[in-house]
Amino acid sequence: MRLSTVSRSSISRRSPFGRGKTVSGRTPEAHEQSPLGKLGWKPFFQQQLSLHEYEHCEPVRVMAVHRNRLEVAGEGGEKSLSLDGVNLAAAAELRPTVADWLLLEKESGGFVRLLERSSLFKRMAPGAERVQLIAANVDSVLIVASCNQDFNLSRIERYLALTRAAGSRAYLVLTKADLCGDTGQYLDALHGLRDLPVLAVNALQADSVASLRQWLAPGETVAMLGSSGVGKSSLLNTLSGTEQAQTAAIREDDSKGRHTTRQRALYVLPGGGLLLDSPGMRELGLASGEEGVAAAFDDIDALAQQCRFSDCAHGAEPGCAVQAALERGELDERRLNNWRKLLREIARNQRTLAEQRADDRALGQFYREVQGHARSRKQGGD
Ligand SMILES: Nc1nc2c(ncn2[C@@H]2O[C@H](COP(=O)(O)OP(=O)(O)OP(=O)(O)O)[C@@H](O)[C@H]2O)c(=O)[nH]1
Ligand SMILES: [Mg+2]
Ligand SMILES: [Zn+2]
Repeated sequence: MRLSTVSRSSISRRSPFGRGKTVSGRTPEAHEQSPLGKLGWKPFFQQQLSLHEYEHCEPVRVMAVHRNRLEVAGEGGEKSLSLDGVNLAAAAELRPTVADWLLLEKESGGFVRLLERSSLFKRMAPGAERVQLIAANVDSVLIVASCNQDFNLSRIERYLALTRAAGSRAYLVLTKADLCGDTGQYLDALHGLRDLPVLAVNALQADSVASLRQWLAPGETVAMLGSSGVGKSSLLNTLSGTEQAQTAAIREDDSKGRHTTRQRALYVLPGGGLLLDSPGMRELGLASGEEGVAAAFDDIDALAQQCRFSDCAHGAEPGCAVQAALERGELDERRLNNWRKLLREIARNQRTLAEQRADDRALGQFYREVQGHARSRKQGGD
């Protein structure tokens, strides 16, 4: 079922080598069909290579991350890359994550470096005071939600804020349209998210998911975000035409999933496009990205700029445009509360991460002092 579409320009294919003929005389389309083009290689990555790297290194894409091993794919096909003995950056954000591009030495196959990312998805690691990477170099995101009692508008807004913060395009897929008598109530609930293109589908049926291909152009990397059981792996399987990933029935009483997918992994679809399947995340704490919240709640952001006081907290202040919109029934109180909640969460997590960094620095300083002390004692001979 096709409910709304994006304009052609917003999903137009971007050639990895720019417009027109390339130096070699081949058309951009031919390049897009090259093994690297199919894996999402673009000029943004190409231009990061030095002449030496261009000759002596090969780029590979991270398809999956395991504890001590990466599954990578490149011009020579797929291979497993051991991380034992590899000198990776200490900072979590500089370690390879799914969909990253790496340079390997052609001769030895050794790790050279991680290429700069075009986008980065991260969250607060559940139960820990640190950031966890979700994926890199994602062009667009399919936010996946089901037409059942697990449908949650505030959660969709959270995914949208995360996607906007990463600078990626967002689309919404409503699955299980075949199981619900009327998708109307879900579409009505989405009226506040005017700029979010929506398609309602039966994820198990090829004809039904075919409409999603407009968001999966060749060479484009598309991640799926959604709770466990919404049908992310089902979408992957139906779009692939094969059982790439395991799926499992949801619980009957509350429509919740069983956390079937355990690993994030990137798959090349037969018709072009790369799809990233991930486990349904129980918690998706926003580590940063106030601008992502502002973009996902642009209606509230615009109202807030009309308040009489520039530091208006949108409570009982006179001349508050946000409260006025609420009273006129033009703004949903749930949406306003979610906006406040996400901004508070980012502020809190930013404080936590800043304190963590300060603690790390203090600890580093302490170790350096202890080591310096030990060395001077040794030199002193006592
Ligand atoms: N009828 C119907 N069933 C669906 C649809 N989408 C998914 N399902 C079923 O819902 C259940 C969960 O689907 P999965 O694809 O495993 O869900 P998931 O999002 O990958 O879940 P996790 O891996 O746990 O995050 C499976 O039994 C699917 O067959 C749909 O559109 N219609
Ligand atoms: Mg799954
Ligand atoms: Zn105000």
